Amino acid sequence: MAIQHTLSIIKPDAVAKNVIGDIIRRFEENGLSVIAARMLRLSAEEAGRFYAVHKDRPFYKDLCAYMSSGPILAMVLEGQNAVALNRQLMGATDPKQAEPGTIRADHADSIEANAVHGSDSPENAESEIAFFFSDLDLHSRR
Ligand code: IDP
Ligand code: MG
Repeated sequence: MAIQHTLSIIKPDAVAKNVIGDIIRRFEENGLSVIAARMLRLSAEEAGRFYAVHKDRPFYKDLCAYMSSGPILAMVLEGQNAVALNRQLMGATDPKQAEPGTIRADHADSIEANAVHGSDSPENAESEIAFFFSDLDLHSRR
């Protein structure tokens, strides 16, 4: 398994609940390192660009409003198999389907306000990381 980078976002609901530390602890305890981090608030237009792949889905407008409703913490995680490992730690999109002990099982409010984002492939990780960070922002531990 190769060392990978992936984009993680702690979404507005989880930032508002003050569980940033709990979420990062889970990453670190499972072998992922935070190599870049930035708190920001997206505009609805920026959220729309980030989630452009979902533009034809019925929930797109609500999703953009929710993702721009408060600050988020965007991070780059580094580690063995980081893309799939992060998805495993996150749990299923719908917290009702998420495995017990996952971030979404423990912190998500709904299928929309589900605490975290994680890239779903190495290719998407690369473009999602570039949405928030430049190469100079990444501090690899390799
Ligand atoms: P993922 O975050 O697990 O990769 P995606 O299918 O890529 O899930 O959806 C992106 C985000 O859109 C979800 O994390 C969630 O916030 C929202 N979303 C997905 N499906 C629904 C839905 O059926 N209703 C409302 N919001 C949804
Ligand atoms: Mg997705």
